[in-house]
Amino acid sequence: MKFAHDFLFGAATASYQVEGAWDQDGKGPTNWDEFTKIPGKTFEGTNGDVAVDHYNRYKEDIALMAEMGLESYRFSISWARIFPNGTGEINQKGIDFYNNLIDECLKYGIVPFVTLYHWDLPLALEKEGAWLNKATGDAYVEFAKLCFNEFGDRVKHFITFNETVVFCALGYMAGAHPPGIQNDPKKYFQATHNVFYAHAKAVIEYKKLNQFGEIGLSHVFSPAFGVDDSEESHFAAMHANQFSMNWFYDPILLGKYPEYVVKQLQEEGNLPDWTDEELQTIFEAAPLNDFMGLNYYQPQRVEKIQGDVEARTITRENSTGSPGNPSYDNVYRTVKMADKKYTKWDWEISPEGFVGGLEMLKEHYGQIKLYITENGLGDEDPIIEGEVCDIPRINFIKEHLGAVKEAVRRGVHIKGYYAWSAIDLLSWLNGYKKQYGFIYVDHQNGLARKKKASFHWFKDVIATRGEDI
Ligand code: BGP
Repeated sequence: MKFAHDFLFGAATASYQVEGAWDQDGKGPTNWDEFTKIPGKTFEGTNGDVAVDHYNRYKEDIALMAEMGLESYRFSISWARIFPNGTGEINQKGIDFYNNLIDECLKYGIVPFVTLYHWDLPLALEKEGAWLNKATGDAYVEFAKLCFNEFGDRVKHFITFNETVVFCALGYMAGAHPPGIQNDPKKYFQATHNVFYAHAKAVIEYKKLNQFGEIGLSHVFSPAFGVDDSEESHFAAMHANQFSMNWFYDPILLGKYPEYVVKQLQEEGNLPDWTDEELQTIFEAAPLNDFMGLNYYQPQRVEKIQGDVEARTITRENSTGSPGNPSYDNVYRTVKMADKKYTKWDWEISPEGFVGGLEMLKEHYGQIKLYITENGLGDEDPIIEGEVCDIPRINFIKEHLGAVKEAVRRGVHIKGYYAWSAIDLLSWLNGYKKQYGFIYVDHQNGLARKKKASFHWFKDVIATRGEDI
């Protein structure tokens, strides 16, 4: 079986992780520009001031993507390049940059797939309360409208937000992302609601413009499975899926929050402050949402916590995606299992979990349109005789594309696959040590680009439409 001709083979990046040029051409500062300078927050104090200088080298990078035969490039827009203060004054040079980037993609027939928010919030808005302040949502909608008007003639795929769970959980529970707040579930759930409301308003605005493109949102896809077949483990998996999947997917796809979670939040006093108008807007936007983007790296293996547990503070060290943490309500914990395979960063490698999760999704939400907007292997790539031999990455992507193929065969409606990432870039908390790209960046040699083994392999996959996968 080959992948259909309208299935997009792509790769992704995000502005803060690749662009650099943090204060070039009128860009305003962001939450991440500030946060990464706080001692101890990131691996060896790395930050995105220069990143891989994609801002100045995008032509070279897009040419390499074109050489790879990439059909689509998913990138994000840095809000602070366009609105240096988050709202108000507009920086034309920021708009020009994204117009040039989009045109450069189109020159080679590469479909631009644009994320509006991939975590870099203008600092002025961060200072005013970030996602806890409903005015941030209003400013976001203005920013989104400007992007639709400026770029929507050529961009036909918009993602409103990337991974609400990550920037909210790490921002308000783990304290590992800005604004660095720990263990505050009330704030965490409030922030997620404010994001869903902003998403809903942006979707409604987009549809008013009749641009005949599509709009959706990308979520983490980390389906939970019990560690064994016991009743407790089934319960733990159900509970985990309610809180990490349904809470995030239901408002976007069904236009309402899952009752199971709402009931618990009510009892705990963690229910977000929301108005009828907000709930109604979320309800009205759901049928206008065109697709869901899934970022799949690993499933969750969960077990029910028995008896009293010692509350564990979540920190940067234990919040980087590896199993071992209890849920915020101490109902279940994620577990590392002896019979599973893991990456160097302890993320489980499970193409089977991917297929199983996709089936679960289909059962719950029906035939929704999906894009895999991120999937990839974070590794330290070996260099042998000057060549970047990222064979584990080839194996990882091969297995996961195989999972996508299997899911399509079983009737899951998947329209594209974006590897994370197009090029080596800054891992938020792991610096440049954790690599994901098809293109290597030599930090010892003026950020020179080099094609990895996976570059040639993926080129062949695209040319043959994955026939051999
Ligand atoms: C996702 C983010 C990406 C990217 C990826 C890998 O959650 O959307 O921006 O960072 O994870 O994560 P990490 O760099 O922590 O390995």
